[in-house]
Amino acid sequence: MNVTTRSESDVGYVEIDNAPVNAIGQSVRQGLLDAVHWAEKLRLTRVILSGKGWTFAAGADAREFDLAPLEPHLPDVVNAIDESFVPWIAAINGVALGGGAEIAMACRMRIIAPAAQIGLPEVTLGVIPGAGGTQRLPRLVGLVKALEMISFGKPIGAQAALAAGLVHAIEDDPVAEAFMVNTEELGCIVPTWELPAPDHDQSVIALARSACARKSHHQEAPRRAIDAIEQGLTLPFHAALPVERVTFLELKTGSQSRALRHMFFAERAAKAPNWLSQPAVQLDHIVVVGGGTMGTGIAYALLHAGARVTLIETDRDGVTRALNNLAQIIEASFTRGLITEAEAQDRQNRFAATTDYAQASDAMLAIEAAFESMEVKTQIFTRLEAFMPTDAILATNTSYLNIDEMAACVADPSRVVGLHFFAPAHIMKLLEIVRGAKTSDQALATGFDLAKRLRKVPVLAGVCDGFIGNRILARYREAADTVFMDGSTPWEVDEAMVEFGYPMGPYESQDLSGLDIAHANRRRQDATRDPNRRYIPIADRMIELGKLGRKTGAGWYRYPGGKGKVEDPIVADLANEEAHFAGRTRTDYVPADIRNRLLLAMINEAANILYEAIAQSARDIDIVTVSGYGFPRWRGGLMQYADSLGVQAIVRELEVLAKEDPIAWQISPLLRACAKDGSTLADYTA
Ligand code: 3H9
Repeated sequence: MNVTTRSESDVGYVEIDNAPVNAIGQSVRQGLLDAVHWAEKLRLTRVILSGKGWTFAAGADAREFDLAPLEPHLPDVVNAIDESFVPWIAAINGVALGGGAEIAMACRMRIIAPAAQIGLPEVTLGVIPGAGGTQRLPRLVGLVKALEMISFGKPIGAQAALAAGLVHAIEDDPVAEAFMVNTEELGCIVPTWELPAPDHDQSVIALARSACARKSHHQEAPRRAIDAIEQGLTLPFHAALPVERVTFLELKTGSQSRALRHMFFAERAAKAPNWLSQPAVQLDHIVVVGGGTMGTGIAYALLHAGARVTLIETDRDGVTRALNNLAQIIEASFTRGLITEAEAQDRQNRFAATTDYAQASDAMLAIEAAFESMEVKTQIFTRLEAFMPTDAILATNTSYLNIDEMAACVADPSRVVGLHFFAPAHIMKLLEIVRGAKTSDQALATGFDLAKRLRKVPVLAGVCDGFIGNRILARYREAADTVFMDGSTPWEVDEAMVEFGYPMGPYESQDLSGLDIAHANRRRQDATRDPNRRYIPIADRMIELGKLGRKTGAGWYRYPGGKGKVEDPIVADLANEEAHFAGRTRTDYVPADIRNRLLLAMINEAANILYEAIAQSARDIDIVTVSGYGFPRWRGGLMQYADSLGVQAIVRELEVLAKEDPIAWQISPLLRACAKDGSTLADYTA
């Protein structure tokens, strides 16, 4: 039984009991509908509805979305509660999301616990509320708030819910308070469905549509949610519900919802592998070496997760810089209302910056986030080894360097693991956990445990140049530079990728991070680069011109006055010049050509990464590309997108490109194998 009922004199208690998050599957829906009939039969004076455990209800069971809808349908259950002559009170003991919030809104009264949240996040799963949410929420909180909550999908806390009029009270024990509500008072509350809809204010709707076009213009669900809300403003309640339902059912089977659900479950499945034979090391005190942007970002993330952090720098200036960097992050978090003053102080109290490695003596984990140099990093490991316990874990945040080479400098290389954070480290969700040839299960388990503590999504990667994400990125940039040199411009390339769904194109994003990083990498790779592989020299010319990106006021674009980007004809000319020197005739690429080339290059590289077991699954690559590199989430990640195109079609396109340049477009054996046997990349396990 996923819904339990009991009555005490004339009060009914109904509890949703469907661990882990009280998702509303078929049995919950049936249980709730039965409870409506039960309460009516007993002629109870009220029903108090709560959820077992720490949630009220997390919404419809998204695992059922791939199946044909099973009766009873949620809108019918919600209507039955709203229209029952027995008034229901939602005792919102924990998060009430999606269908959970829709049930609560159908109750005559809502009492919420202080730490609970309520919201309609359906658009984040590519659908709209499908059980009356688009009709009941505007009736309860007004048009402006309802449009905001539904089209962005962000849940709100108890105080905001009270201020919006979505709940009647905040109480530590909502169930006990619901019992205390005066029966007469309860009887006077009008059922939600009978409340009048807000006025049809065209200007408010227009504002919501333009905000939605700015923030999520590729996504269908937010736009369709606004449509459903707008239609409900002029239709009777029961005529508006089927409009909402039809849209919900249509979106549920659409490609965007499938992709977003894929990402939702992929991120939840990203946990420590079940083959790890050793437990994680318990961490209280953690050392970070290097107080630049990355090091302090990591330090703040650790502080935020409750650890004590010592940051080690090389000299006093470094210490001062680290202290300033950290203070800035704390200040920004406080100003944005993410932490209280007391929490800000607490983070400061747990932080120390020093030049003294002896301060690491009781730490069981050190994360080095120093300059990308094998020499620098091995020196740091050697020093840490001298001061830290012999079984402490030594982690490197390197983005490219060979972890096995780094591990060779310590007596016990099994202690060494890669923990590759993404900047800004306290915000970005992705953590690549890199396994060296000798990395112990304990070091890996510690990495996964830390990711959980930091609420990051961990992905296991093997050792290669760039691991999963940066290796794909390198190929993406190479394909972009080739297109640029052979006939395009950086802004055409960027526009094509933004149109595909990236928040920004490869050139604008490189301007943000700085062209010098990729330059240092190219120099590092000079010795091992295949001499027969085509090399595009334009990025090197940019370095010669001192165009290093935003920080120098100019990169691929110019940034006059440090502000918005402007196309730079000098940069466009570099491609003409280089093509001329190389004796190449430039061609005109249409946006679809540009997009295809960049995406195919990434897919081919990602297939190799999977084939070489650098990544464990296509799903992991999807997580990396979405959470670390801006691949549009609503396309479900690079591999999910590749499977949606079909591997056979991809191979056919790559064969055409391979005629142009057989080395750059050498087709991955995995793609060939999948094309041959008709399997998908998602099917493949390394
Ligand atoms: C909807 O309601 C449509 C209706 O309007 C209309 C219907 C007609 N379904 O995230 P966690 C699982 S659409 C199925 O790790 P946390 C999750 O996979 C829905 N399963 O925990 C994981 O499983 P496992 C609108 C779900 O503490 C486990 O629960 N609702 C669902 O970090 C723990 O999850 C939403 O979009 C679900 N709906 O966060 C809310 N939700 O252990 C989506 C979770 O096997 N959920 N699971 O890996 C969330 O935002 C978070 O899960 C929540 C907990 C905040 C609840």
